Amino acid sequence: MSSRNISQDLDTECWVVIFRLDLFEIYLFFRYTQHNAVLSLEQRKFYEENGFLVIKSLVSDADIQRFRDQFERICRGEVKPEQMMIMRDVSIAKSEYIPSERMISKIQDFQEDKELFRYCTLPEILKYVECFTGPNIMAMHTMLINKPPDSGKKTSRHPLHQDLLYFPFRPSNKIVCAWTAMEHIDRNNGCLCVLPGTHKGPLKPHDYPQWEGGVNLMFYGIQDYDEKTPRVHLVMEKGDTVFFHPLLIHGSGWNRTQGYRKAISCHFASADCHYIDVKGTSQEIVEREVMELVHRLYGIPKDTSLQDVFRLGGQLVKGRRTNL
Ligand SMILES: O=C(O)CCC(=O)C(=O)O
Repeated sequence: MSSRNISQDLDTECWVVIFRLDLFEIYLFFRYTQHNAVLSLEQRKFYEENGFLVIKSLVSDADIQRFRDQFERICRGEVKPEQMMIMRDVSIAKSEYIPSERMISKIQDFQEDKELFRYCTLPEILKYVECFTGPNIMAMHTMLINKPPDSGKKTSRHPLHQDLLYFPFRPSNKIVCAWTAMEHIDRNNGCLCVLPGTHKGPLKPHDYPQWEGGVNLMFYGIQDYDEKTPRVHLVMEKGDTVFFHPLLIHGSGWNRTQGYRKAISCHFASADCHYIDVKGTSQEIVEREVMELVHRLYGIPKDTSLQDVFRLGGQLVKGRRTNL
């Protein structure tokens, strides 16, 4: 990471909480969570230490069914919200492409789709998001991931990475991802794998991994993580939601089943965050690639910045749009 990235991420707030037990005062130092009545002390301590927190059964079956139905409508080509990006797995040749659930590995930026965007406004999600971002909340990046059965080339894997690589705003501690399992997810169908505690480190250099079967667009991976850092595989049930820090190193395994593994997610940020210029930093590769892509898809001029893309797509979901 360049020194520029570091200095741009230093202005994070730290919280000191005081508990009085008879004659004693206990001081706890919280850097990654906000003081409110939602998280228990145990939950706060867990996120501070590990950089993620799983909340069981947070999203209802009825809501998940609605997201699933809408995804299927999009796959059949019945609805095509503006700005939404539809991705296919690298193992599917362009010539084979026909609109169906089997062809789509991910949709991104569904902020114009009222039905899917409901996910980002669910009170049960925002209640937790506020514990990390504070009260002014922007939904900055959305995805519905439909991990396909692996063709045998292991292209359905998502390499270990840090999401902050993609974001031109700071401070990182006021950004959080909510990722909800839309069905039972375990190692068989490619669950999330996290490296606890890595949110405390810097943004690391990323590049495309050298995988024999090819790599999906934008699937950058970390080149130099410590192989000995323990990994945790998050086995989740439908509706379970993990909240995690944008510097947490994570990825997901290949899908060994015949089913399409689904999850819906949103990256939220405090509206009080500020944009940074990623030129001259390790994030410049992403800016270049995103600008090429949006130029090709939507004719947006290539000299537009990554900031502009987020300024345009970001949506206020709670409080006031103070800055972003
Ligand atoms: O859902 C997955 O397989 C991983 C998604 C992920 O880590 C990402 O898109 O950043």
